[in-house]
Amino acid sequence: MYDIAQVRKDFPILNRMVNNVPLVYLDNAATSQKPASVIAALVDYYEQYNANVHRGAHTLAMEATMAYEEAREKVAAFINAPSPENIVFVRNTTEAINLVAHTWAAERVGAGDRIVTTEMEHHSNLVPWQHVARTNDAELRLMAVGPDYTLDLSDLDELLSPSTRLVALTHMSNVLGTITPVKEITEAAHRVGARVLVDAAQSVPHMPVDVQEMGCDFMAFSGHKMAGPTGIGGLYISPDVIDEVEPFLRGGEMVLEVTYESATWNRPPMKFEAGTPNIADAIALGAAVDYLSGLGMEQVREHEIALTGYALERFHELEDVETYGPTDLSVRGGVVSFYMSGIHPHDISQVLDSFGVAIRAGHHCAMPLVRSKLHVPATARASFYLYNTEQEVDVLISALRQTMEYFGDADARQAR
Ligand code: 7TS
Repeated sequence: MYDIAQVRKDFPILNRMVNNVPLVYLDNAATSQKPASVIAALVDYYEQYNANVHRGAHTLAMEATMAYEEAREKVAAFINAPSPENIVFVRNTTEAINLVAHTWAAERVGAGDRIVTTEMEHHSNLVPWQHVARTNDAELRLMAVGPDYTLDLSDLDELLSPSTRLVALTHMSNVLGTITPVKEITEAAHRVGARVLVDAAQSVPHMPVDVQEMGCDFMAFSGHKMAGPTGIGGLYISPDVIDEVEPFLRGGEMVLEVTYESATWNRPPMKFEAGTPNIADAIALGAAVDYLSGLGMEQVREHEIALTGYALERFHELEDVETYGPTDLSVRGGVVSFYMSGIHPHDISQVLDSFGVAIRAGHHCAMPLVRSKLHVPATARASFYLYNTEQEVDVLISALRQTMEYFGDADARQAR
């Protein structure tokens, strides 16, 4: 039984008042809140065993090294990576994707080759590939978003030509909530010899993710969206491809032997972690993984499916509000982007803040999708996590009703 009241007690920030009313935090796709155990892990590291890793023989250095590597083991187990050496600690999803773009892709995607991505990507999984395509004279092609807001796979066979080197796609859209059929696409990509990178920034925090089952070659995710701290994330590199990846940054820690003329590389994952890493936040990410595993990712996913279903029902009671994303909850995460005719999403967000409700407004770093697929300049977006409740959805809907009253009916708003 998922005890939501108990779960909420684990997050100190949820006791906060905003504008004299209780905080209703619905901006989880941007970043999630942190349980006390994660905050305690940070304090414990700095108060008890702050030291650099992989170099000292003193007690603190050994404790720090052990905790840092233990965190890597926890993260590996959480996504079912074959070994901790397949997990590289990075700052966030953006850095993970750029690592692959600047190393593997820079070398392996040649003139006339093809990179395939989708129309529903966050800028993090689009702009780096635009750069690789431009600098290497390669072609960038897009899988389309269909009218039901899922990926249109009808031209997948045509897109996956023998010259396709990489398919880079999101596992869950941060605007639509769409969960993509990554396994099916990976199998098809591998049949033509292409590698697959999965942007799992929105899936790893919210549902069970198994990299071996998925079969992908690279997977990127951020700690701060999964109850962990900012400044830490992960890049999974599969055993099939890891030897094809050159170091991204060069310097200390990532080398084995250095002469004045040259150097040889340490084994993965150290090969990819030059310099002093983000020790404290990696350890606290381990605590976040412990927390999520304790709840059970199946339970988290079930909770969010139920909450999203409830939210969509309540949204449909509102007139003049358009919501975006699949209606089938089995292929949708806890993200509801919406548009109220005649009210700019930034105004909605500001009025909601006076009710204590935190949502995001804008293009959500997916400008091409919002502009040319949803045909609006921006959307407002409520995004849920494991501590959100139906009662909070009720507060949101009631605040939206009052927002609409404040701005007048649709005709009056349009006339403005
Ligand atoms: N990919 C997806 C699908 C995302 O949703 C985000 C962040 C990123 C990549 C980048 O993650 P970062 O940790 O490197 O910044 N998405 C959002 C969002 O929807 N609102 O704020 C950040």
